[in-house]
Amino acid sequence: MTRSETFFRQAKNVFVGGVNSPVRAFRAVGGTPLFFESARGAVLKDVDGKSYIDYVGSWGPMILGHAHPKVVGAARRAVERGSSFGAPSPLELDLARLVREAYPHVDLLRFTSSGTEACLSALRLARGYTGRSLIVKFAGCYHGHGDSLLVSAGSGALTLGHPTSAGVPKELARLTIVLPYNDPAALAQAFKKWGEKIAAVIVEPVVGNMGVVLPTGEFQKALQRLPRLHGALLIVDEVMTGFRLARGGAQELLGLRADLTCFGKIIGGGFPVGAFGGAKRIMEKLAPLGPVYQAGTLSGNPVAMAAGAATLSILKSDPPYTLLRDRTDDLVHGIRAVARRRNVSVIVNAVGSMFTVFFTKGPVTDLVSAEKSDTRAYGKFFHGLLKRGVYFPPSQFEACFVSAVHTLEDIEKTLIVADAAFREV
Ligand code: KE4
Repeated sequence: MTRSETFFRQAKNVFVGGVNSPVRAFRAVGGTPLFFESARGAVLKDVDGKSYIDYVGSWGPMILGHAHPKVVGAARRAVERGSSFGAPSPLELDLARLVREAYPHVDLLRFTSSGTEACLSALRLARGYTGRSLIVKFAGCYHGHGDSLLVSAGSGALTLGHPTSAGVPKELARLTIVLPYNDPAALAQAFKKWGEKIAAVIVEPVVGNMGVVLPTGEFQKALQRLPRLHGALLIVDEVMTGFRLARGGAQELLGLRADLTCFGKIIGGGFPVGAFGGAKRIMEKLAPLGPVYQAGTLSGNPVAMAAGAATLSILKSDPPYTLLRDRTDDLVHGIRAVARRRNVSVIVNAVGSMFTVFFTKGPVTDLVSAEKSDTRAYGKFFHGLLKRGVYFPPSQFEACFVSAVHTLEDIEKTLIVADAAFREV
């Protein structure tokens, strides 16, 4: 029995399913989750001493690689001065400044401790600001586990939502309209039917949570135009794409402009940080100035602020985005070539340093097409990679991430391993 298996057996006696976040349980790919004891650069090391080239990157935060000396140093200096004051500190200003430099249309920010908190708070603010109750989200997009967001599409295209999770009251789920991603006509119909009752549209501007799916130009135009036309807010969830696809995230890359932007992952440099922000006129509806309540014990935590500021400072002084795109292009082109050679049908969607290998023939442009993927084949591919020292997300419907410290040798090794893994699919 490996040490991971031993730890997992113990973990199942203290954590539900042995994990603290469901996707980690390997239920989508089978097998026993690995337990890790350290990570440095692009490499994870498990409790059995095996090393892996890491393409999960803690689900996005580790754009600079694990244990970056400057991030570790900043966190160490901060924690030695006290881990939490529960009061303002200059470190919050350092991080806020770096976020707002990259997102100049964000007048005011509020830090939280997770992306979930950022998204559910932004929704509450949108409802409070507009005085409306309905929200629109898109099938396949994930915005954390806030109740109003754990909702799937109703039976018909334009019916009100159903809970995707037990515990979400159906009365609440009915306030969420779930539409197909990349379907501008559906968004137009929703506004035609409910226009003045819709508080906000929340969207992953480039999706990572059904696997990587890119927005069409028409969809982007509809997102920018329709909410504004009907007095609703556009909430762009950049928890994953913020500082990932560009310093200004997907909004910089695509030229989108949100009324409220949600942040997470990279802005914490691997520490628990989320944030949301937008125009002054909207944000000032928040307590303590306005009637919309939102709060958090560890919001603006000095250690997390220091780690986030160190991370964003490096992304500012030495932007890795061209390198990230080129390295990811090399990897993705190589994966497509190896799959062709092994006669395995895959579609690889990629943008910047995010990509997903879908085991399907057709284009993947929304949840319906993503779910046509052969998840069993993905599971075999995943384990074929894993046993040879390459760590992909343990689910077909997640994004892979390349970091600024993945080397050409890492890419070459990954392609050799992928060739062997495709043979086992
Ligand atoms: P957190 O609460 O996990 O910090 O953020 C929620 C969230 C919000 N918005 C987007 C676009 C996200 O991708 C996430 C979280 N992403 C998942 C991975 N797909 C986190 C991993 C997990 O749930 O364990």
